Amino acid sequence: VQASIPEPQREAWARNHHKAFQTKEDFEKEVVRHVETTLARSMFNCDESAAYSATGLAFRDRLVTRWNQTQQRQTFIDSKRVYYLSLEFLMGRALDNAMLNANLKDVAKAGLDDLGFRIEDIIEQENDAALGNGGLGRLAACFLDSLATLNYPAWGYGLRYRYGIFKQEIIDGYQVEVPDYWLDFNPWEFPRHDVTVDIQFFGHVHKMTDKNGKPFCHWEAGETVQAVAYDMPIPGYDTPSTNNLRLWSSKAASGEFDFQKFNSGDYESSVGDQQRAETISAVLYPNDNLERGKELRLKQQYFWVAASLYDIVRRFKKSKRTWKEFPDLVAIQLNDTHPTLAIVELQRILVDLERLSWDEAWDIVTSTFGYTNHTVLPEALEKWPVTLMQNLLPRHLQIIYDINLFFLQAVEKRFPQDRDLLSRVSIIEESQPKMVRMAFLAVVGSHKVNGVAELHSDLIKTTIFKDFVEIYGPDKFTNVTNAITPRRWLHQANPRLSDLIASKLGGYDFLKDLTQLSQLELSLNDKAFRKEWAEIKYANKVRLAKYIKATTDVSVNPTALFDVQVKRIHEYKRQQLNIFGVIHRYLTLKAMSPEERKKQQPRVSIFGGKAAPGYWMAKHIIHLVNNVGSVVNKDEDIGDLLKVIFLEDYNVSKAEMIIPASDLSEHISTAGTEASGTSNMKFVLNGGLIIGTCDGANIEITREIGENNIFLFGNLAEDVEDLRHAHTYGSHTLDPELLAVFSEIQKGTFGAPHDFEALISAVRDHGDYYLVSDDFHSYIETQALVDESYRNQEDWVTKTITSVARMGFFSSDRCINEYAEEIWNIEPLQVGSEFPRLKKQ
Ligand code: GPQ
Repeated sequence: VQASIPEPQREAWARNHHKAFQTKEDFEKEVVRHVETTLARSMFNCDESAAYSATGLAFRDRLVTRWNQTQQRQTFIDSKRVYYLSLEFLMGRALDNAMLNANLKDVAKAGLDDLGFRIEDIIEQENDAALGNGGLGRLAACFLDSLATLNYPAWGYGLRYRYGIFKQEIIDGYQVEVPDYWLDFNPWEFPRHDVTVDIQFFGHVHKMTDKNGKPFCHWEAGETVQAVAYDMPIPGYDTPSTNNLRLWSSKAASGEFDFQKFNSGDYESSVGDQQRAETISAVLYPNDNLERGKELRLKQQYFWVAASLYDIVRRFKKSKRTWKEFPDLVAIQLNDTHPTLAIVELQRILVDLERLSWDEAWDIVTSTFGYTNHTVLPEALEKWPVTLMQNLLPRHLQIIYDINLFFLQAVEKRFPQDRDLLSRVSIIEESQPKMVRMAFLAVVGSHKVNGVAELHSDLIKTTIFKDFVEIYGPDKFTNVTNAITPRRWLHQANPRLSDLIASKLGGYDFLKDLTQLSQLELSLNDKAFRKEWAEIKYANKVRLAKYIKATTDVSVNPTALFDVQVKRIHEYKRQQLNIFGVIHRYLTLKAMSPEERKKQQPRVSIFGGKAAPGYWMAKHIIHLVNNVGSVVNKDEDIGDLLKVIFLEDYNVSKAEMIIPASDLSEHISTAGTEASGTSNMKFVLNGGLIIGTCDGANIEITREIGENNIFLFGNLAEDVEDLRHAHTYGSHTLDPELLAVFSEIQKGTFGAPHDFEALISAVRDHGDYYLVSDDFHSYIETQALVDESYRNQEDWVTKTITSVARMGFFSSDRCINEYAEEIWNIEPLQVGSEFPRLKKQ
């Protein structure tokens, strides 16, 4: 219970309540104070790094005040909260975002200028918070921004990895991974050494009877690790609402450091215990769309889920409501299957610890959870060996078996005699070894299951969850099409474009209601507007060209068409199709006469993205891109007609620079494989066009912006299965132009052909699972169409303005409102900026 301040002291508290700075002068005071006291630096020894830290601390202070008010208000009102459980939050940098969301960037700029710093340089000092792999983690970050902006009571829960996603270096064309130790000094986090939870692993389960003679299970664990909370304030845009992202860090439980061992000289093994505990939250697993079933990963999952649930239950108990009311105060969203153990853990808390009946508990559990699926790729669907689960979480495995038993009994009742159905939907796969199917457990334990784009949501209903649609009916399954926050991905990444739009729309309200962009179509014939629009794109390209020169030493012409594919490297995303297309273009140009060449559209092909460290094919693709670049970029016949660039270490802050500089971006996954994609939306919102397949959200982008404004190509999802079947069982003839590309690679034009044989043989000898050859011709033809369209700059500008005007649907605010209404049943809660109300006793 929130302690009330007694009447006599209230005035003193209110009088001294921390007032956030508003003016340049007050901001400067705060910065200098932090430099001199918090950082213990002399003002004569303040470098950019210290200036960044002090600026961050000044903004953090104002966020924390608002964070307290927001939490106070939510607790006072007893409002329902949503908890977003995600193993990844790809936040990027916080300072620029905090300044813009508070509408104080101009104040900070002027203040830093007075103190002798350029705000851009200060912003650049910050390390990205890179606690994620790609789209799934970045989506979680966009959702947090929208939740706060829309004043929803919401918390994120995740892990405080000591090492985020590795940093990528390119050495001799190969990816080299470097650890990302990002916590050196992080002004955005708030350690809560008083908020700790002991988490248990291993051990045994005992059947006991309580004093009323009722049986219950007692889990006597074999290992205890402590979870410590670290909070990051999440500011909303243009609202005092500040939500919380709580990340758990692991350390040895207080009793675990063995003084006995320590004193008797067994120093190493006592330190070993310590290190084993800290290992749990040490590293982010660097796989995207792949699960490898490592014990430490399962430990991470349970550690994070158990700490979060303990916290949520503790908060709920303060409300003094009955357990039945739990789902009236708590909604929990599972970001993919990684947090599925939360279902089991809540059931365990309710049955074993709170002693509710199984059915009462299960009602509460299933009303609380929602599950978002992010992929249909079989290699990404989580399964855990029963033996591993038995060892690490013996009580949880029993509960999973019980959940499965009751579920299968209900299925059997409705579909008698269908043994096949039972084995297909069983949460336990009867394989060697037996496996727990986490996606099925998530479906059974949630009240709603959603996919992330229309095609994807349809696909899950007809493929991986087909039987569950039969069992539960179609209403349990729904679609919420992904989206992005326009604050970071327009206002922050492309301030000039945001300002231009604001000047046309009469202010920045469109950042909170993106559908207002539609009014831009009224300005399509405004010459000055169109000119400024084109100039902004050009300026962004000039900036990227400078960055390319500085990092790769290649000069690119900013008037060329910038063709960008930046995302995780994956065979299904088909960067190999792109680079084979580039080689085809190179060969075509080489075969031309100099006169003919002069008529061609110059291009810069820009790639970027990380390969999972153990993903050999993906690493070969990176190597090929780099080798093609080193041949093409110095070919004097070619000059500015074609440059091939691989940008090292693609991350959120680089995306903010690259995306606004693109004319064309590639979203060319094999149809039916990319659940949604979200960078496709970012590129279009920044005035770029797309070349893409009919996959994921590309389809809805087309619906919104019109098919004249997107370059679609390739086979459709509905035909993929037949094509794959034909490759394996029929005769498989490859595209002749693709074969010409292969021969050139095999001649050694791009380095030792041996290095790229695996890429070729995947297509030629192993069934071309990703349909690179099937789509090659269509891809090349469509790229030719792009060249032709780009030549007509007036038309191109019309297309880009029209597209931006029609992107209103893709704000994550729309997306979050859909979740709130259809899945979470939560309402916004306005937070005033007045002195916080104190709870009555
Ligand atoms: N996604 Cl399963 C990831 O980024 N990592 C994953 O492990 C899985 C999915 C992506 C998915 O590939 C994209 O198509 C989506 O746009 C994104 O999740 C967000 O839903």
